[in-house]
Amino acid sequence: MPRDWTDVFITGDGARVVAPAQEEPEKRRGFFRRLRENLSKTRQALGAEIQATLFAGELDAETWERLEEALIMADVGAKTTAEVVARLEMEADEGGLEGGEALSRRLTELLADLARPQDGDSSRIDLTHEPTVIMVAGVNGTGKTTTIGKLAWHLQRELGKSVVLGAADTYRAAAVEQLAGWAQRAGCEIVTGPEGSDPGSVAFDAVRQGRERGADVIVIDTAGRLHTQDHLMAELTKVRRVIGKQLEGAPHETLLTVDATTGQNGLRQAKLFSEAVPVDGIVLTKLDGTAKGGIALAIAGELGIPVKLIGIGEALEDLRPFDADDFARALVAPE
Ligand SMILES: Nc1nc2c(ncn2[C@@H]2O[C@H](COP(=O)(O)OP(=O)(O)O)[C@@H](O)[C@H]2O)c(=O)[nH]1
Ligand SMILES: [Mg+2]
Repeated sequence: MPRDWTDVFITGDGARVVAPAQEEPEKRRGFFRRLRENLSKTRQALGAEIQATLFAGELDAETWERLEEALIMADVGAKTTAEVVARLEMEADEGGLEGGEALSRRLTELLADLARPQDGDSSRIDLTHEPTVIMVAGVNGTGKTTTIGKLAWHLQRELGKSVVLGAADTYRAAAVEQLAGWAQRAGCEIVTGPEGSDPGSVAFDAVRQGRERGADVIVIDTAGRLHTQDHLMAELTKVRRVIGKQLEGAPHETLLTVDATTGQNGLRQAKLFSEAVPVDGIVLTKLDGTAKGGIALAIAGELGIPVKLIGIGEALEDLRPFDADDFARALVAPE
């Protein structure tokens, strides 16, 4: 069953849901179709190879090697790939899997199992704080600002939450303008500071003003590049601390954007960030433009940080909850 917005977000009893929370089956099928389309580059690369390997008849060492290669090419990651293929090979040897169809079904299941968070609640985003503060971090260009715009739109539209954005990426005037553009499109308020002002003070103001205005959710944009990695991490730590001064316990959720087109490099970035600031969830962006969509499985399996949302385009609606089963199916299943 594909996840919808109410599966990802814990809204509590007071949620003012204005849009139907349950997506109708028809709509869900539509989303799955779009996910498949958006993952078509990865699926074509991976699917063709998988079909060629698993349907080849004779299953020998070469078959498994080719399957491993295909998964690694799709950036599923060495560790995850090795685990999955070893398991599949063992089950096939024991005679439990006959034929290409059974093999590809089982492969899909194994990939999904690895990508599914162990503890269901850790893959959700708790919006029951009053207000909830979400901080979004990530390297420049990975899609922070775009994601925040889409997120604000969905939170308001699907969950009836009022949202205030904080433009704490103050290093580039264009960054603030870009966020302001998204605020307008999403129909929410934004708090900005003068160009070059202290990111911490803008974040502080955004939380304060959000509280004064009775916002449900405050989303803070941050800088993604400074002179050095150390500067950046120190800055993010400071922004977090300042937010916590304005509202104890905040930020309640720190999301990290990872650009799927950067493959294993994205995985390394995610590791670096998560060592410096506590990252609660990954937003995997640009899945529509990559043949390396397997990175979602590598992140989930190797980083131990749940992928919570995926970006599959540049429009407002192109942000979706991540669903391990759907995702694995969209990657592996033949046309
Ligand atoms: N195709 C595609 N492009 C995206 C997606 N998310 C972001 N982008 C594009 O990536 C570029 C950088 O995004 P931006 O939000 O400015 O990144 P930031 O520097 O981290 O804030 C922009 O041109 C976005 O339109 C996505 O899911 N799919
Ligand atoms: Mg930005």
